[in-house]
Amino acid sequence: MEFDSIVTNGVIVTASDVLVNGVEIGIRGGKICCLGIGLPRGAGTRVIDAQGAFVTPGGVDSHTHIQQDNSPTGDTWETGTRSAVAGGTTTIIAFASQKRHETSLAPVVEAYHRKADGQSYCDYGFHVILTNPTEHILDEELPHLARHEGITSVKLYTTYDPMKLTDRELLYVMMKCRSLGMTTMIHAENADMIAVIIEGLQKKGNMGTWFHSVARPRIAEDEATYRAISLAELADAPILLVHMSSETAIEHVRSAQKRLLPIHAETCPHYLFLLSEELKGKPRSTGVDGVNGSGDSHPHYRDNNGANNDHDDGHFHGAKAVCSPPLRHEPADLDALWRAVKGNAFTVLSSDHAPSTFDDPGGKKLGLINGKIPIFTKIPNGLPGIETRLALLFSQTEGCAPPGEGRMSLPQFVQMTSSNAAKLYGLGGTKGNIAPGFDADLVIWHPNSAGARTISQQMLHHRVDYTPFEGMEVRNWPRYTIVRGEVVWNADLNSVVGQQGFGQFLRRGKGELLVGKTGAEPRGMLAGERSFWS
Ligand code: DUC
Ligand code: ZN
Ligand code: ZN
Ligand code: ZN
Repeated sequence: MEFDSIVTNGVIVTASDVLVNGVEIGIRGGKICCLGIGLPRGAGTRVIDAQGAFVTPGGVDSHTHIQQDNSPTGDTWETGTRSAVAGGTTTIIAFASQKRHETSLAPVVEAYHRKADGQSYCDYGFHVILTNPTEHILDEELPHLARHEGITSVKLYTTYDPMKLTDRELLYVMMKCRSLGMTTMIHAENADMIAVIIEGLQKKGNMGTWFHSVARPRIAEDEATYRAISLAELADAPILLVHMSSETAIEHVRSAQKRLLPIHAETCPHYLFLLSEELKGKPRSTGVDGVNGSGDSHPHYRDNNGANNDHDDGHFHGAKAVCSPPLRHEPADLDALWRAVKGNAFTVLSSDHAPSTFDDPGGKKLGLINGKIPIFTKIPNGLPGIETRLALLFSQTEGCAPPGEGRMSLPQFVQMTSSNAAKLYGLGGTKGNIAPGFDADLVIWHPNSAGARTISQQMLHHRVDYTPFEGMEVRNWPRYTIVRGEVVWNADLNSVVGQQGFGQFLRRGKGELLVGKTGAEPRGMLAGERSFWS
C-alpha cells in the first residue's frame, strides 16, 4: 500500500526531539503511519516539499471562546476556525457554557453542537463551564458527559457574579472530576477584592479603560490561585489554572508542583507580550491603530487615564486590551512569565481567543453604552488571538530567535502548544505530536526568514475588527497547515484551502498528566485523614 502523502526535506520537531537527518513523514488515511528515511513513492503519492523548514505538529489550542452565549463574540465557528488553521492550529477546544438557571447540561451541550456542526475547518472539542453544579449534574450528568459524550473537562470561575462558585462548590466539582478522570480548569481571581476596588474607583470617577488593570491587581490572582491549589490538595484533585498572569501566583503553582501535586498552569501570548499601557489606547510606536482596519480614522488616541473619563469622541481604543486577568504593568512582569515558560511551569500556552469586536454599534469592545459614558466594567473581557498564537511563540524558540536569545527549545514549544494540551484533555496518542498512529496534523513553516512578517489586522482571518498584536514582528509564519493529511492553509496562495465542515468533533478520553509530575501520589497528613471523610 502506498502513502497518500510524504512530507520531505523538513526538520521535524516532535515533543521530544528535533530530527534533522532527512527523516520523512509517511501519511495514509489521514494518519501518520511512519517516520523514515527514503520512503517509497507510489504513483498516487503526493510529495509535500518542506524545503529545509521546520515541521511541527498542528497546534492544539485548548482555550478558545467561539460563539459562546455569555461571551460576546465576533467570530462564528466558520470564521474562528478559519482563523485557527491560517495560524497553524488544527485542533481547538471551546466552551459550552451553562447559565446559572439551567439545571441540565444536556440541552446546553446539544445547543453548542448545533452551532459547530458542519462549520469547522479544524477538529474541535468542548469543555463545559459549570455555573450551577447541582447534585444531579455532578452525579448523573458529568459521568454521562465523560463516558458517552467525550467531554472530559470543566471550567470553573472564582469571579464574575453570574459564574462564580463558592469554595464548597469548587471542592465538590473537583472531587467529582477527580473520580471521573476529568480535568478541572479554574479561573482564579478573588471576586470580593475586585468588587471593593471597583466600588472605590466608581466613587472617584475612575472608570476609564486603564483602570481595568487597577481593579484586578495581581494579589487578587495570587490569593485565588493559592486558594484553588489548597482546595485541590484537600480534594486530591488535579487542576489547571487558566490564563495566569501574575508572577507570585505562578510561584504558588511552582511550590505546589515541587510538592508533586498535580497542579497545572496555562498562560497566553498576551500576558507574555503586552502590558497594561495598552489599556490607555495610545498607538504603539509602530502605529498600532491607524492601520488596524477597524474603519476608525479618528486621530484621537488620548490617554484616558484621567480621573474624569472625558474622551474626545467616545471612541475607546484602550478597550481593545481589556482581558481578565488584566495585562500587568511592568516589563519585569513579562520577564517573570518568560522565565516560567523556560522553567516549564506552564503545561500549556493557549490563546484564550475571546473575540469581541471593537467598533460595533451594539456596544462590545467600544465601551460605549447607549452612546454615553465609556466605563471599563461594561467592556467584554478577552482578546482575539487564535491565529497569532503559534507564530508569536515559535518566533521565540531556539529554532527561530538569534543564537542565545531563544526562550524555549523547539520540543518545549511543541509540548506547550500541542502535545501537553492533547494529553491533559484526553487526546493523547491522537493529537499533538508527530509519531506513528497520530493524526497527520502538521505545520510546515517557511524556510529561513521567508516567513517573517509584521502582524496586522489585514492579514488575519478572524471576524474581529482588530488584533491586539498589531505591528508586532514575527520571525516565521505557517506556510502550510495540514489537518488529517489535507492541506487546509497555503501561504503561497495566501489562502485557506480547506473545506468548511471538514473539522470533526473529538470525543475525548480521560486526561493524562493528571497525577503529580513524577507520577508520585500527593502524601502527608491529608492523605491519611481523607479516608475518614472521602
Ligand atoms: N476568562 C476567560 O477565560 N477568557 C476571557 C475572559 C475571562 O475572564
Ligand atoms: Zn477565565
Ligand atoms: Zn474614534
Ligand atoms: Zn477564556
